[in-house]
Amino acid sequence: MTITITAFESSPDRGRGLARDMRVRWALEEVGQPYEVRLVSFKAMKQPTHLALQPFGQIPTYEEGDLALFESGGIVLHIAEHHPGLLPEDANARARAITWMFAALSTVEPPIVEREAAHYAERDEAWHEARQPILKGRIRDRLDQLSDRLGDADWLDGAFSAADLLMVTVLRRLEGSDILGDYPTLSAYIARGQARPAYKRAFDAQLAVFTATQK
Ligand code: GTB
Repeated sequence: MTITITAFESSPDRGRGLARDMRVRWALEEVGQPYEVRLVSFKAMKQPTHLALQPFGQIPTYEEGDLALFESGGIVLHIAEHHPGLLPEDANARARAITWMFAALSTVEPPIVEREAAHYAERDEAWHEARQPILKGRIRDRLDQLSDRLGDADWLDGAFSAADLLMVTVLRRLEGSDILGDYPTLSAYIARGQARPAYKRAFDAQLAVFTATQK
């Protein structure tokens, strides 16, 4: 059955693979599932056709036969549950990996997104600079804890899993900030994720979308 996902027609990240379709592309590449991409404009995302798939008017979505999903975490979990390679077989290890998926999206990602959102929505406000230590401090708290837990390990809990895939994409959102440089353990972790052939294929595919718009 054909898998179709949605992605930005014109990604604001200019092909850096920071939008959330990257997670879904990477997961599909890891499990060797071919997929098609429907590119959507910001305007189309808010129209009824797309809202029927994604009630919040966002990308990514995932369609496979009569199944339609939204939320990148839910989509990656679905892929991981239906194809070998992204979740351990052992029940306890699988539960731990799923726990780490939630940790990536509900514990580590929110302070990162909050700082980004503040940049876009509040950067001209007089109090924006004063808020930076608070916003950065919340991120650093999580990174300190994550870095301590990762220690010398390659991945979060044993073999590479969907949890690492999500965590790496979450941490990548700090690229270019003055924060990540203080976390060599996490920088090396991100690099390990980026070195995976499936990551590279996914990255190249989303970059090709941006490159095509530049011609
Ligand atoms: N919780 C949802 C999920 O995980 O699927 C969140 C989906 C989401 O935030 N989608 C964003 C979107 O569609 C794109 S990924 N935004 C359009 C809108 O809300 O109108 C977020 C994103 C966008 C751009 C960059 N960037 O340019 O660097 C990075 C991340």
